[in-house]
Amino acid sequence: MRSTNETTAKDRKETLPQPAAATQPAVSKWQELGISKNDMLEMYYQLVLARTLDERIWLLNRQGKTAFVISCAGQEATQVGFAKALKPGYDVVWPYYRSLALALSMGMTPTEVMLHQLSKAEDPSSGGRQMPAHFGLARLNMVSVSSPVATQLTQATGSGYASKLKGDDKVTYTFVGDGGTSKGDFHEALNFAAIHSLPVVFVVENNGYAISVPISKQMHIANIADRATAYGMPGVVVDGNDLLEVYRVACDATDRARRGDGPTLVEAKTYRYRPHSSSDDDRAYRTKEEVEEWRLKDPIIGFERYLEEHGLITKEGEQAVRNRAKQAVEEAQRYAEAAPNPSPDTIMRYVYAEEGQN
Ligand SMILES: Cc1ncc(C[n+]2csc(CCOP(=O)(O)OP(=O)(O)O)c2C)c(N)n1
Repeated sequence: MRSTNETTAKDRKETLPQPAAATQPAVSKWQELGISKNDMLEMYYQLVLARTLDERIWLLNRQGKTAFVISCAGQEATQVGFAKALKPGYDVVWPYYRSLALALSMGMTPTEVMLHQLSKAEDPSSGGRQMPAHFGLARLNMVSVSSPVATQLTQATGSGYASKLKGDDKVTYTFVGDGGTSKGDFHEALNFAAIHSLPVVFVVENNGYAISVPISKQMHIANIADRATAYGMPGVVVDGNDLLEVYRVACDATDRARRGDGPTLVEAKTYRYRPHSSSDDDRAYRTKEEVEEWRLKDPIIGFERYLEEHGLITKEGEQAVRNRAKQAVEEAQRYAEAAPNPSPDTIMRYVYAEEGQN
C-alpha cells in the first residue's frame, strides 16, 4: 500500500504538461492509400494542367479559333482520381464530353488535345472530323465520345461483357452526367451489367444540372447512387471535390470489378464552374452567388491545402507546377496552331471505303 504523498509514474504523467494532441494521425490518408509523394505531386500537376488547358481553350473560343468548348473546370478531382485507379491502355474507358482531366491524366498530351480542339489533320481522335470535345484515343483504349448523351453506358456494358466472354481481367469505366442518368440507356446498361456481373464501373459526375435543368427537376430522390440497389449492385456517393476520397472509392470499385464481383455505380457530387458549353449562358438559370459558393470548394485549392498541411509542397513548389502547366499549354497551342488543316481531298475519308482499301 502506498502512502498518500507517494506518486506513481501515472500520477506524475498526469501532472506534467502533456504534448498537444497530434493534429494529424501517425499515418496520413495518402500514405494509407499507398500513394507515393511523387504520385501526389503528379496528381496535383494533372489538376493544374487540366484547369490551365481548359481556360486556354475557352479563350481560344472567344478569339474565334475553336468553334465549340465544353469545360471540365470544377470536376477535375473526380476525373484525376479515377484515372489514377485504372490502368491506362489496358482497361477500357468510355468518357463523356467533359472528361478532359481524365484524358490528360490517362496520358493524352496537351498537344493531342489542342490538335483535336482546333480540328487539325494530325488530330489523333478523328483527323479533325469530330466536333471539339468529342475525343478518343486508341492507344489508351479510350473510345470516342458520342454526342447523344448516355449512349456510352450501354456500350460500356458491351465491352464489359466482351471482357467476361474473353476471360480477361480488364475493367471498363464509363462517365456520364446527372442528366444522362435520366435516359433509358442508364437503366438498360446497369440492369444488364448487374445480371451478368460485368466488370464495369459507372461514374456519374453529378454537377447539379443538365444544361439548364436542375437535378430537382430530373428526379425525386436525394442520390442517383441510391438507384443501384434496384439493379443489385453497390451504389456509392462520394464528394467529387475530394481527390483522395474519390481515389479510395475508385480503387474499391476497380478491385471489385477486377476480381469478378461485378459492377459498381459511383456518384461523385461536384459542380461545373463554367456554362454548360461555349454556346450556353448560365446566368439564365443559376445565380452568381451559387457559383461563388461552389468555387470555395474548388478541388484544386483543396488539394493544394492538403499538400501544404502534409509538408508535401511549398508555395514555390506550387508556382513551379503552375509554370510547368502553362509552358505545356503554350507549347501545345503553338504546335497545333501551326499544324495543317485536313486537306479538302480527304473529306470522304472515314466516311466511305477508299479505292484500293479492303
Ligand atoms: C440524347 C440527347 N438528348 C439531348 C442532348 C442535348 N444535350 C447535350 S448535353 C445535355 C445535358 C446533359 O447533362 P448531364 O448529363 O447532366 O451532363 P453535364 O453536361 O451536366 O456534365 C443535353 C440535354 C444530347 N446531346 N443527346
